Amino acid sequence: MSQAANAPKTAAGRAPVGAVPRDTILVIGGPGAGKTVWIARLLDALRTPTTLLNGRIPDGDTWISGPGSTTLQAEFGDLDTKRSNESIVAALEAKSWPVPTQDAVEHVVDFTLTGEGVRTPRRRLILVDLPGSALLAAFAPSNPSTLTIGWTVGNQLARTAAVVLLIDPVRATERSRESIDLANATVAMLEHLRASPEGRSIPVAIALSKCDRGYKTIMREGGVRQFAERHLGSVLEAVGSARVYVSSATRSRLVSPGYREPSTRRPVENLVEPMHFLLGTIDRIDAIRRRAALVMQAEAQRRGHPEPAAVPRRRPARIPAYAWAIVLAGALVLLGGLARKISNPQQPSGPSDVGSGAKESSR
Ligand SMILES: Nc1nc2c(ncn2[C@@H]2O[C@H](COP(=O)(O)OP(=O)(O)O)[C@@H](O)[C@H]2O)c(=O)[nH]1
Ligand SMILES: [Mg+2]
Repeated sequence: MSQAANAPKTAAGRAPVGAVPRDTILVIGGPGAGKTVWIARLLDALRTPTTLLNGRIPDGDTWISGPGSTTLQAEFGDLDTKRSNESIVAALEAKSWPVPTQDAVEHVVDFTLTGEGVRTPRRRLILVDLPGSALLAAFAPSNPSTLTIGWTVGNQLARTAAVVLLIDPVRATERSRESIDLANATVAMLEHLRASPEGRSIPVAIALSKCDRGYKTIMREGGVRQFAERHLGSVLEAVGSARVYVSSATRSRLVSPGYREPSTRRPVENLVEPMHFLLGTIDRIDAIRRRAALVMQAEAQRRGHPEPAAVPRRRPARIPAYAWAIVLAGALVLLGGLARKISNPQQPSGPSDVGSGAKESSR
């Protein structure tokens, strides 16, 4: 793609404060949670610019873009990313599911986010499709020492700018040995991430996946908030704050007993919205980091020890209170179009707070 060729050569081109640039979005979740399909359908949807109003894709014909609207688009950053994702989308269109992936796959993506207040409209990020097995290997309860985290996962965590956690709500209610182990490993990973110097500023989006099928399960628990409190308690406690989305990357149709085939006729639900939330947060945090770096530089100069402009080493930057409020065990639940369509009329149509959660407040 010609535009991709104009993109910055490496995501590391503009190093933020810290030892390594945070240029990675980790997509995590158990085997079969829907990560691979989710990424492919998201990137496919974002080939066309999508306009959002206050973080949501407005439905209805009456809405016109204006103040408060932002537009998001994505381009494949390299040929491997383009090929692998296009072939998954083509397979889905031909009614077959992708072959399960065993290894972590890194997708290079150039995101363009435009709108009021966006400081870095174009941003190259690596979307890492991290299999549950990698999480288990690194954070199995039998091996809790963070010193033994494999280099690959350790490196990915050090570079993480944002996290998408995919959870299949049907599996989450099953409480099998496997799903408990995976939940524990996920919690250990998130705690590790949060404990790093900049870890508390990393936004986390939880996507309840395959909700074309799982929505009934969520409703049976009394709604998204109750579902999250009952089944995601330890995860929410580990992250402190997250947004929870009810998402669906495809539909599926039962064609023979026990076999469903994909159907891509309907658009994705709540895939673009979480990515928009994460990118907006990365943009704000980046600005905060840059300001902190400038303040440190000025301070150092005032004391007669000029520091290099790029990467102050010894003293990590103090990042002010996060632009997005951290609320212990609170989650901002976003009910998207899917939820509204299936739910009863008194279901809230906009974002609703869980706990004493607050929306992002500052710039
Ligand atoms: N109904 C439905 N099924 C899905 C969806 N996404 C994935 N699946 C199913 O879940 C399986 C695993 O998806 P995949 O993306 O490979 O999961 P991963 O292991 O997390 O990468 C697929 O083979 C499909 O059967 C979805 O949006 N809706
Ligand atoms: Mg996969």
